[in-house]
Amino acid sequence: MDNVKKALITGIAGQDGSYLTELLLSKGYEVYGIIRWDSIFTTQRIDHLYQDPHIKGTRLFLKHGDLTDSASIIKLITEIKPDEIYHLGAQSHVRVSFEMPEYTVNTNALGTLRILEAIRISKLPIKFYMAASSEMFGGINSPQNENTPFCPKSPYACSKVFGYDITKLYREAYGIFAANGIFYNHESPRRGDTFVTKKITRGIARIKAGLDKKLYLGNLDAKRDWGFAPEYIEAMYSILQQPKPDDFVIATGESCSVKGFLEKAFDYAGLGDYQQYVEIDPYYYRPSEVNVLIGDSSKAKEKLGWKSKINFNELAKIMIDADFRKYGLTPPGEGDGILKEKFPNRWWKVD
Ligand code: NAP
Ligand code: F7E
Repeated sequence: MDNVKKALITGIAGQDGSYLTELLLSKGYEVYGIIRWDSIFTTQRIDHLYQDPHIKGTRLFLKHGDLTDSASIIKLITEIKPDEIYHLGAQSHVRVSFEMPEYTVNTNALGTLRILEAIRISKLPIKFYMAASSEMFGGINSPQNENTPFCPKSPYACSKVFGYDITKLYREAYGIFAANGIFYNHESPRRGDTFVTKKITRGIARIKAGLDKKLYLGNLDAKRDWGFAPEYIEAMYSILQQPKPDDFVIATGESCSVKGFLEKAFDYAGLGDYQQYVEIDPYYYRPSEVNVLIGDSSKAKEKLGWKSKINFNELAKIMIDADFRKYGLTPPGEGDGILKEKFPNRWWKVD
């Protein structure tokens, strides 16, 4: 059918890519996703959505490509001719970016440029979404909004500042519908296992299941504005449906320390004082740390009608319920209740 919208997603197998795929399929889109070749399957987060492309009516297609490889990007964009591109692919781990700065910048900064150049050369009227990050602010002035100056404190943050700026430049110089979502930390049961919230909820489930005795962490004093990923995906979609391309801060407006998240999570799981289980390993410290991030999403509230519903306390409960299930434990259940109450018309699968 000609009137079916086509979306291309980079980073489709990541946390956000998997939720976005569910949202777009629920809206009738044909979804194309770029995956990196690997010797094993790395598509666990979207396996529940995948159908053999030989089956009639399939609307999800996975294609091999890499953000460091211009030819694969140009080929996919010119062949698929998408209406919208959601650029979520990245080396997204801040501490890893200190270990692999060149790879991080190549993938995140130049990867963004490669896509924008492919759009420009194609002359197709493609809308482009760039996954920018609160890390670009470096936490100097809190709360931050769309007018706060950037002060990146990691190779990851520097790479995202370039991605943000080049997106804005292609909008202004070439009239491309290119928009930045400046997203604060957003988490879910599908969050990568080495990000701190998931490391904590997974660690708690493993301790409960008798698989681990201790959980090793870094800086517990850092504060982050933690939200629930599916809500952020709705904002992402909405940003590309606006009449004009624009940049938006997406955040809850509340901040909590890693220690605060630990306290809530251990208490909810019935393990009591986290200090019995948590040890500090300086390996997890960063050469330069962002101490506090709090976002001001007033513009998103006014223009997109977007406001978060889930706070960090509820987030911890949702994630612990899911990790308990994953390790064969009976979840406390409050997290599942929150999901039912706040999202009666969920478009994503509960993990
Ligand atoms: P994620 O789970 O780490 O997913 C990143 C995806 O990018 C993965 O699917 C990964 O592929 C893919 N990727 C990495 N290097 C690639 C390359 N060279 N070529 C092609 N694909 C590559 O990240 P996320 O949490 O979903 O975040 C989505 C985007 O939002 C990222 O750009 C991130 O930097 C940004 N962001 C995230 C947050 C957050 O709190 N989650 C906040 C602000 C901004 P594999 O599946 O093969 O590993
Ligand atoms: O760290 C501290 C750590 O790695 C959060 C990415 O999605 O959000 C994410 O970046 C805080 C930091 O997320 C451990 O030092 C303590 O202060 O979960 P994280 P992040 O660095 O904020 C932004 C918005 C993005 O754009 C990124 O893509 O927690 N922390 N102990 C630890 N962090 C980790 N990972 N592991 C620890 O053991």
